[in-house]
Amino acid sequence: MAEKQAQRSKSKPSGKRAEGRKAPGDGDGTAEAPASKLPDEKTSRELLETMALIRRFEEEAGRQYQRAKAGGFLHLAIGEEATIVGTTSVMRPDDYLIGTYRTHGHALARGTDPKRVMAELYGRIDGTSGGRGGSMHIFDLERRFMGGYGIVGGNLPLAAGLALSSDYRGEDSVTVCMFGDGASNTGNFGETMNIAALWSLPVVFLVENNLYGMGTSIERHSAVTDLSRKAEGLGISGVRVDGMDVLAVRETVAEHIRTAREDRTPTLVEAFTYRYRGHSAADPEVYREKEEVQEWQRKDPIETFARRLIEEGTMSEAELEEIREHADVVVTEAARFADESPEPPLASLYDHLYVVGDQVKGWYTVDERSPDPHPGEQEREAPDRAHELAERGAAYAGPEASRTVGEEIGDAEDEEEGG
Ligand SMILES: Cc1ncc(C[n+]2csc(CCOP(=O)(O)OP(=O)(O)O)c2C)c(N)n1
Ligand SMILES: [Mg+2]
Repeated sequence: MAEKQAQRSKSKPSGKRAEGRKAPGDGDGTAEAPASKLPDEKTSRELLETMALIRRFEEEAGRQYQRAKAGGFLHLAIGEEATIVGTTSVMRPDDYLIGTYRTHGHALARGTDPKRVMAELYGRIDGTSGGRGGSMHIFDLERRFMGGYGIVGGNLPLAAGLALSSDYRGEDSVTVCMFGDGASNTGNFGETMNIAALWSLPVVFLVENNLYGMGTSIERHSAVTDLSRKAEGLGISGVRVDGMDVLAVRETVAEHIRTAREDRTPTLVEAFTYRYRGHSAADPEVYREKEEVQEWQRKDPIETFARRLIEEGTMSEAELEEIREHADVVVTEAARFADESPEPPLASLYDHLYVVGDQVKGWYTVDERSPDPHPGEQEREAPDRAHELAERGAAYAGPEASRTVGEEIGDAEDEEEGG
């Protein structure tokens, strides 16, 4: 530990605060940052392709949700693609990424098959979590995308645990933990920052500051609105970056990953970004003006980057069109695949769950629908009973109805209970 402490002071990321353009809500008037140099042609193209794929995927996910093909909750990150892709593009395959409930794009950017992500949204067997998690619980161990969490701030301590495991096993993998501005108000935020700094954990915290936690603007939910400074008192320094600029995010995060990997110094990056859609599919958006959304859309991260590639001769209009068409083909195929993937069999209802048996008495040992205390696996031996219960549930829910915006899953109040 002493050795690690000594390392900590060696080289922190340059004190320079990577200032983005002034964002609404950013009271300290950041200066326009000079444009970063384009990376090589292949990398530039990949950045654009991944952002275009995420955008198209999420548009389709929204559409399929309205058709009731995708169930549960759905949180889209349309508008936030540069923050996601800029970050993942500088991670190594053996680095860990952990996010929130707004992470379809994070999984895609890590290389998870879009078919499997879509199948998860549809609750189908080929989904990344076997159809049991849905939109908020995408997971891909192979690519070290460690989820998908519905509890705001719940992923922060887990990130510290992942980073600790790297240390413990003597690996130089780094954990990148992405979370929202709202999550910076949770107790988990402070506790995790403290332990990460104290134990010099190899982790980069990246706050996706989209200026709102559900319908509450940052000025109304956080006493400190410069989130890059919010963990300073706990031993974690931070910087701000323009989260709509894929290259700026890439450069900043690369530097912070290097610091975590080589110097074992955890840091915080605050990326200014914006979600064009509501908090979730059931959001009447009474808390912001249309003009504000339009203002951010004019700085669209994909459009801006594509224009630059064309202007600097890296790509032609025809190639840009090809990228869009390719994303369309991949996503259409993903939706078809998800639709054809089977539902998990009813008899597997209790797989991967456990019910505490005789060892611990309590209400939670009882499945209310078949009132004896029993381990869940026993349901498998009673398929008729399980079937009957499922039929009753389906009859109670009524026939499948097509959803329309605003009325699909109740109102915004219901949403409070979800992710
Ligand atoms: C511990 C906890 N409290 C409240 C909620 C309800 N909730 C879901 S999302 C959300 C807002 C979080 O905002 P932010 O962290 O900024 O992330 P964003 O949705 O903007 O990506 C809240 C309060 C929850 N899921 N978990
Ligand atoms: Mg937010």
